[in-house]
Amino acid sequence: MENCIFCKIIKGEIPSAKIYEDEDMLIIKDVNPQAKIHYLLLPKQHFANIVEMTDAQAQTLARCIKKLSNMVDELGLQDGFRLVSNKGAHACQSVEHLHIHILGGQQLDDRMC
Ligand code: DGP
Repeated sequence: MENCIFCKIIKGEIPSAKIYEDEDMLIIKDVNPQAKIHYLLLPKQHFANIVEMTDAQAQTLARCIKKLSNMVDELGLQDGFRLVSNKGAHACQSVEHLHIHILGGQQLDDRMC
């Protein structure tokens, strides 16, 4: 989608620290980490949040999370992690392209606790 910063990252128009990519998703490092490990899982298809997602998009998202569960060791998350998705400005969503925060390691900030 035009003017969506995460769509631009997915298309390679804006650089990012890419951790993993396949046909469904991109995993990148968050520019403003809130934990020792802070990645963002970005579904490639644009939708704003889980409320706007279609059934097909929900199936893709579930597939992405299942793939993530198979990459725990290579992502350095073997000691545990949290998945967070903010919906709406009151929940601190600042980018209107659904994304899952992947938080692992020692917390740097208790904002999301
Ligand atoms: P949220 O507040 O839930 O919408 O989280 C948006 C996150 O996206 C926030 O933690 C910072 C991150 N972010 C914003 N712009 C960029 C960017 O250009 N590159 C990367 N890697 N992360 C970004």
